[in-house]
Amino acid sequence: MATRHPKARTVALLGRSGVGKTTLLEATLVAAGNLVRPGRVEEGTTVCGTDPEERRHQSSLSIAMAPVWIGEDKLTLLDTPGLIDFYGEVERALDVADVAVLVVNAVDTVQNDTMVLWRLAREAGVPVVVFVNALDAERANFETTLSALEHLVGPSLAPVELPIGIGPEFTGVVDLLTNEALHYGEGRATRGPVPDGLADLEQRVRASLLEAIVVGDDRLTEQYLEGDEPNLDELETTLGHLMSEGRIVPVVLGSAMRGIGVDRLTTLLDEIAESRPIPAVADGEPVSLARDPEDDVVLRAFKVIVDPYVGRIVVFEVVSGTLRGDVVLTNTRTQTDERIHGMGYLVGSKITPTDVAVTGDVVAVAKLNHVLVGDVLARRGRNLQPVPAATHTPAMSVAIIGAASDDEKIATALHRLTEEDTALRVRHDPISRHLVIDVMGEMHLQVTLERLRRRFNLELTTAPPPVPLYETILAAATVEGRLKKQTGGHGQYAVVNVTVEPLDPMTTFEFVDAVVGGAVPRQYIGAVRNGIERAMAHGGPNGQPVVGLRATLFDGKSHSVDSSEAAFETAGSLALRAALEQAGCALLERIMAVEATVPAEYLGDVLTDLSSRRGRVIGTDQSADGEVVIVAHVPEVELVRYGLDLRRLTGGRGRVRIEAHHLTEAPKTVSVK
Ligand SMILES: Nc1nc2c(ncn2[C@@H]2O[C@H](COP(=O)(O)OP(=O)(O)OP(=O)(O)O)[C@@H](O)[C@H]2O)c(=O)[nH]1
Ligand SMILES: [Mg+2]
Repeated sequence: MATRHPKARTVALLGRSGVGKTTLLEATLVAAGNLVRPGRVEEGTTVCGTDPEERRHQSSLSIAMAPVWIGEDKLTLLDTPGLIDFYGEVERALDVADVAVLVVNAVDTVQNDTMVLWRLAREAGVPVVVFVNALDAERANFETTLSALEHLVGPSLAPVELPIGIGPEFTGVVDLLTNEALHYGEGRATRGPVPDGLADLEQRVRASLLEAIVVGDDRLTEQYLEGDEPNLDELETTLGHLMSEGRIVPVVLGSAMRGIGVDRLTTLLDEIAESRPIPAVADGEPVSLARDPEDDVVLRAFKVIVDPYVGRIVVFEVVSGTLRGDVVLTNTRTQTDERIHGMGYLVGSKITPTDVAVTGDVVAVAKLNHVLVGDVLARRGRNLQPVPAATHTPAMSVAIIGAASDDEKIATALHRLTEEDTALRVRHDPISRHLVIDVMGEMHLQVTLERLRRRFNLELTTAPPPVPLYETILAAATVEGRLKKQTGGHGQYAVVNVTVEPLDPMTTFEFVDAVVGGAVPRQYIGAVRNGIERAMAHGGPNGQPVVGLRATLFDGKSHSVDSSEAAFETAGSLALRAALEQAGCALLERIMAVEATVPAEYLGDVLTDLSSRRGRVIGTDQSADGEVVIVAHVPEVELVRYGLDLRRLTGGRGRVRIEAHHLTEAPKTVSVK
């Protein structure tokens, strides 16, 4: 008989900021006996809220985690940020989660952020359980919350519990699966019969739950129709299948603050959460990797932490196989071998060493300096790549204003941060020569600057990034570039004859070598080309980079002693400048193709806003879920904070992809700043 492998599942807690995810994780640890007394977010004493920036903002800012054991089984709970600027972390959690718990709050029910999170979970193919929290709060309302959820989720929503009392009188839950009441006192549940006042309602809701479950299995349906009720095991197994297929979204409830219903959440997850196969690419073909404990070890990195004491820690999920002690695995991205000795699991910011990690487990490994989030480690020769993680368009970009001499230090620090924070991007703007960072919003920017200050002692200021304009030549010109210098010993001598003509500006540059008879010696042709390109990058009469031209080098002169590469490069630059002056230049702006996806009710506002940005709408298209996809062409200068503005216009639900489309003459109102 095959051995029973202990189950290990990963559970992502999702929900808008303040619904109580960090508090719920804390309460779960207490209920499971892993923690004596719950810490409080306000006091910065929770297991998953120890990061200094998180304490300051009293909000989770990156994935934090802790395991909960149920018998031999283990659930790794991932606490995620609820603030929209940090949904990149939510996406990383969804990459590895077997199931997501969408936490909503019974006071303010379902809001825009909840809708975004629901969509992210579904796009990631992660089954969802809803946890209605804070039923103990003064203004909690279960019915309103349930109908808002029905509106969001649709008919697959299935409550598996009912509250006993509400607000300050909330004392427990009725478990519809077991047909029992769970009364909570001192944080412990005592099971008992369903209270009389709830019996009728319970019978009705329970009947519709059972009907929704038995349809998932022909045998159960038949049995149920014959008046024979399936047993608890059968119900839970079928519920698990239906949930995995997205056909049922179970709703459970409680109070994280008072420890009500949280133990039932984890025992239910342990019973019903199935392991989710992981999409990957093997030998170029998309595959679905089953979580097979008997297979080779495959690890996938989903978080990097740089700890001031331990150093760099990479957190992996064990996709398949069983990981023990000292092994060498290959990073399938870089093909380099990585030695794993010593691992542990994370409990908030602490690591507890462990010798073994089973399929589905989450482990932290120190001293892997080259493994990045998303990397896959497997036995050498296994050609396995992860499916690239979803990438989103940053909401805003800012230029870093810093002393030029510090640039390298700043760049290094920022690159370090990007290893931990995959939503942060750093680039060097070749025109302004600034470092530019792309972030998910004002809060993300603020936290990034705080992290740079605390961890790298860097005090940085930022400014809106310069948006480049471009220049192009207006007509063809045939010119000569001549360098002739006689200074002491060696002189410098180079003459080039060049015809410059306009091209489509999106074709940045073409160079044609039409020299015959060695008028410009072979070895100097490349230098002429470089000289022209250098002058183009340096800018035209308005100081903006020059694009869209073809340069044909057709003649020239050289000197056997005084000619050099440097001389021909300079002659090339001089020729270009002469041509621009002779033919004249036009100022161009870049037009971006904007693809915005927004809920239909915001369509009007979004279109009005686009036209105020000189946007031209190319088309609109109805997509699934009552959303509209708008495609428009908009000048780049009008889009500086568009990601952020669109979010504001749509209650956080709109999203956008922006790509360069073409260049066109800038109107007189647009000028070089
Ligand atoms: N009354 C009541 N308050 C709760 C409950 N759960 C959490 N809270 C309070 O709600 C506030 C926010 O809780 P957190 O756990 O930080 O919320 P979060 O979802 O982690 O928020 P972010 O990290 O910002 O996404 C805290 O003051 C908690 O004490 C609950 O069940 N009942
Ligand atoms: Mg939190």
